[in-house]
Amino acid sequence: MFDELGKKLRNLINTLISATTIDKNTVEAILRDLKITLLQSDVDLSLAEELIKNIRKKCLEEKIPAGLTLREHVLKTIYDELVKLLGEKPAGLIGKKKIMFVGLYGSGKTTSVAKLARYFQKQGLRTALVALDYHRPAAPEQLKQLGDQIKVPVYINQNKNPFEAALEGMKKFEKYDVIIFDTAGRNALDKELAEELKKLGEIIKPDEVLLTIPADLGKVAKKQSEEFHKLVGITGIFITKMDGTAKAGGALAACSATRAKVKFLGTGEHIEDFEVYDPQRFVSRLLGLGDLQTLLEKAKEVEMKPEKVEKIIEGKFTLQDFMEQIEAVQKMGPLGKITQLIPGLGMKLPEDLIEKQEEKIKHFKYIIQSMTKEERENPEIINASRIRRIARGSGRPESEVRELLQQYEQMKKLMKMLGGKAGLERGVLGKLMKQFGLKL
Ligand SMILES: Nc1nc2c(ncn2[C@@H]2O[C@H](COP(=O)(O)OP(=O)(O)OP(=O)(O)O)[C@@H](O)[C@H]2O)c(=O)[nH]1
Ligand SMILES: [Mg+2]
Repeated sequence: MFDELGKKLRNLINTLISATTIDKNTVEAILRDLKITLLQSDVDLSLAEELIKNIRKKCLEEKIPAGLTLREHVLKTIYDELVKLLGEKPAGLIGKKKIMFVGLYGSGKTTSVAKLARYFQKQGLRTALVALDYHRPAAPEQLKQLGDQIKVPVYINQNKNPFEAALEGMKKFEKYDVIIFDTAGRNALDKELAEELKKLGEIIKPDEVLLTIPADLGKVAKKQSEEFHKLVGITGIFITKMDGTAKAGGALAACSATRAKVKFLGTGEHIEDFEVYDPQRFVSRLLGLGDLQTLLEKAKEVEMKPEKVEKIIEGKFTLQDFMEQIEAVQKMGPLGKITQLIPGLGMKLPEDLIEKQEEKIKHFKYIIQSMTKEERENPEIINASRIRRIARGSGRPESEVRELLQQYEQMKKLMKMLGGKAGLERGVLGKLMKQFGLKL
């Protein structure tokens, strides 16, 4: 279901990116689709309408900010509004002493309790855990084991009474900076457990109540979130299992139902698989855009000078230019990082492939450095004996020098093909990425 949301949102964004022209009608059509998509994903009607209204106002009624096309502006506005819904960057949980976790069976509460404890511990805060799940016999022991792993004390009530546990735990850890309570896994609709949870809330009076929502949770998310919210008042969402295949659209329904914001993400089974929620990164992931903001910024940094573009269009693309391009890509950071930022790619390339590419770039640089200025300007003059000399000078095999020359030729052709106005509009980044076999 939530994966479905991600897919639909990405389709919508693709429509926006690939439409030949963007005018009022296209924007209206996109907003209609967006509204349907949100409603189908259990975002409540008033919230969806508010979101659409804001986007329409910013895109069609207000002046477009200088330097942005309507297309970019619409994209950015949709993105900003989703960030607003899901939450801005959280201010952390500074000063929050009593934190209670609630959530469905197996949603990842206990694991997330340990992850958060580790996070606080790293900040130098004295942290303790209290087991409140006495329904599943192995639950306190599971918490204890996790606590031992990170050397954080765990209180377990020998009478297996959750209310007593809450009171005793608070007493025992009174001097601690943070106390985290791990409640039983429950279906919020189960009366008996719901009562217990409500009472625990009243006893503990937590400063923060985090609801764990697995990223791949289905349609029930909205109803469940509402029920939990009624019982204990949710103040933040901890999305777990972000490492799964789903795209975490689940957060939308949960946020919409509780009006609470996302604060943390779990990205794996281990204690260190934890992230503080970063709205830009999260929404980009949801929209399948890669890290849009960062990508736009980085793309600006490596923008080519107009003279250079002119030259390329005229077909005067030298090895010197080739090397500058390689360097420009390198400046953007490790290739692995870049590929994660690329819209549409939105996934990691295999590590070894990235390493190989980076190695190759380094070697190409050595080879180009071993050429004379003349050779760089007019690569056609590089014959067999020159190849031999360059190979010796750079300490690379002749085959690699030939490979470089071939790649250069290919890129030159590509540049010509991509030349002209359309190519320019698509921007230099696309060309660079294509050169490295990546799709934009
Ligand atoms: N892949 C992945 N697995 C996770 C993540 N968080 C938790 N899990 C796994 O999900 C399962 C359930 O986790 P628990 O922490 O026991 O969940 P719980 O909500 O405490 O479960 P109950 O107490 O039984 O309701 C375990 O196998 C965890 O290892 C995550 O972020 N990613
Ligand atoms: Mg548990």
